[in-house]
Amino acid sequence: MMQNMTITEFLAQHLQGEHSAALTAMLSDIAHAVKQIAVVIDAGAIAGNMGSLATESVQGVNVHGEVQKTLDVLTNDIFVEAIQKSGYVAGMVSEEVVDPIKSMVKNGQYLLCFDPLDGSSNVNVNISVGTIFSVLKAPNSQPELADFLQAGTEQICGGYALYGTSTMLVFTTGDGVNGFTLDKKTNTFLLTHPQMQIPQNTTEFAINMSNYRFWQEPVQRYVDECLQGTEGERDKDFNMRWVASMVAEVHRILVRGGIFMYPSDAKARMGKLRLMYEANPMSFIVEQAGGGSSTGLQRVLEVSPTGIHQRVPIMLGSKNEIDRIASYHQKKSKRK
Ligand code: P6P
Repeated sequence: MMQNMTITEFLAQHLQGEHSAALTAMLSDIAHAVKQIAVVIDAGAIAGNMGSLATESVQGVNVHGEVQKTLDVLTNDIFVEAIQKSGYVAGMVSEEVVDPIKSMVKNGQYLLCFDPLDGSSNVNVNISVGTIFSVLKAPNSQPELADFLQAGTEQICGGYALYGTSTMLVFTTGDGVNGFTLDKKTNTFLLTHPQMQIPQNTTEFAINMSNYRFWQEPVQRYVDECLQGTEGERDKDFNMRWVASMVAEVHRILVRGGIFMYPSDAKARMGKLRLMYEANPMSFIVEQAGGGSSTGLQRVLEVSPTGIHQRVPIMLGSKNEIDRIASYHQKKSKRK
């Protein structure tokens, strides 16, 4: 693959089949929206967007009861605006909007689920954040809520933008995972990470340790063994990371391996992360890069959705570690 080819050249060369023209147009519009969001994020406090929407009068919380940041709404509007006018999206689901967003056009063939700014609470402390998106086929041009409730295996595209030390766009359409870096001199995304692959093994795990006492036994067992290293069951010592920004964690795992976990716990029975626009697209990407993604009891991609904002426990990353932690869950469920 030609190093540093533009995203447009890449899509023209690599997208084949029935979806190629529409997916090329959609990904080009997503790239355009990401560039606009990157400008807003880069402006930081100068643009005056660091606050939250909650005021005495405006509640400013999303469907999950989380306080909405100004940037959550601003980036949501940028994404909706960029995609809604196109001719290929019949409807959208956003983390920031309770109900599905109808498209302005009547012949759209896709559904788009997205989290416009994942990890937004990191923005005012200048830590990486991202946008996550998932593309499904629309069963008809006037989709109802139930039409979005498709398992992750039905996705035709999954991707994320990472607003980090550089701005990147990483996605899969089912034929491997490719990463593009925004060249800010020319405002063009260039292919810098062709065919990304996750190492099968790792010595790095990522989890919010403050929830330890709430975890189920298989997760406590797995993390205990990582902490004990060669003094316990494992033949190696482990390192730990926790950025509190899923996109940053997943990108690190794509580049150098690792395991990211947000399991169910006594506080959040179904975990914290949302299935349709966080867990599913990230699981599609991770599996396409040779990794694994599990709820502990099944592939995340095989979960049958019951709600557009439902949460799901997730453990993803280096395949051999995912297989190990899944085996701990299965042993426990057999004992039960
Ligand atoms: P905690 C960000 O709010 C997010 O949805 C993910 O990006 C991130 O991995 C997780 O929540 C962080 O959760 O419990 O550490 O705040």
